Amino acid sequence: MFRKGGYCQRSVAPARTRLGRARICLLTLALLAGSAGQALGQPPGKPGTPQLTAGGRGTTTLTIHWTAPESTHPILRYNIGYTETGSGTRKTVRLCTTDANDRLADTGVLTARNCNQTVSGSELPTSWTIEDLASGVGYTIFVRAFSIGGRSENSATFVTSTAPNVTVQFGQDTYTATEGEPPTSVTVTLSVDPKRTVVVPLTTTPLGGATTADYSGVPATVTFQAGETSQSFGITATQDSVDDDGESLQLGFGTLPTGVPAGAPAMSTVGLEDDEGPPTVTLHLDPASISEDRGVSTVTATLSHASNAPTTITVSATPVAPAVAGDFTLSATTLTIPAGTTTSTGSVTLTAVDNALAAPDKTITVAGTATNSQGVTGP
Ligand SMILES: [Ca+2]
Ligand SMILES: [Ca+2]
Ligand SMILES: [Ca+2]
Repeated sequence: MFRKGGYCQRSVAPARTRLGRARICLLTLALLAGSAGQALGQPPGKPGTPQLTAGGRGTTTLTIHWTAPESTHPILRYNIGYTETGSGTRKTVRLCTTDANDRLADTGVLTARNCNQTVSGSELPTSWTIEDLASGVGYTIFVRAFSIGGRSENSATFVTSTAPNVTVQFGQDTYTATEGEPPTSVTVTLSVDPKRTVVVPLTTTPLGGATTADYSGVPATVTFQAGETSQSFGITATQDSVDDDGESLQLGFGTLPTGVPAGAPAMSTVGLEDDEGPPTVTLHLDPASISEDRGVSTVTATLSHASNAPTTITVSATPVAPAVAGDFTLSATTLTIPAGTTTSTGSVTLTAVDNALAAPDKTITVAGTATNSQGVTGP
């Protein structure tokens, strides 16, 4: 059976019937080229000879790729077929453009039913997967390219693989790697001995605010040689000084080779455990002592270590008796320490209110309430 992308393919009639139709088709095409399809003075317009390669050789499938250069006329149809070595049984699929259907139908000789697969516009495929083949058997594949100026064909023999299908999966659904601790071993397994070299591409997706700086040790690929069914690699959670709870890394498989489908689990999540506790906020006054005559002190805040969430500090100032609320003004009440930093932004100042009274030094208590989604202590 033939298969390609979303198309539903079917096998077609035996060789003898098919070859008879092909001869009629060729004669008709030659007449068309001389009458309506070819401008005066143009060369015949036969397509270039198809060049074939086998891109994927499963145990029961062959994926054939080909190129067939166009000449003066566009290619309207490909016939792709195969013969099992020594059997003589040929199966064929015809791929044609809508344009080919129209042109051939106009002649009254061939109709759309002569094309097993009709392709939109001029987009003819240049690869096809042949299914339900025998394992380890040679097949002669032929590709014929048709234009209104004639046809070209070529064939090549490819052998299906004898290697068994194997599934690939992770050893566990979840792993945990902790900052400051040795690497965590992650395992990838094959269901059975692959009996050939299998290269499995890995994908990595940081989650929960993690970046590629938060871990290391994931290889781009894992390679199994014949006889090997398990491979491991170590993932290290990067030791940093940031309070960054909740980060993780999702592992998956990239495009897997032919005959190596994904088993279960096909994805694994590696938790990246933080080893920092919540940071502590400290308030600062600069200067700590100000003159009553409009002296100004600037309020700032710092964190003991960075957090990957922002910290908001609501500042308040309270007079200590005999000071009273009228002895000072506070310019604003909010400071912010951005994620990943330890120093506040925003401007909060305390200004002394001048008066003409003789009085002893007074004290103002400045305090703050800090919030951070990752947790914070103080001030
Ligand atoms: Ca981290
Ligand atoms: Ca740390
Ligand atoms: Ca950390």
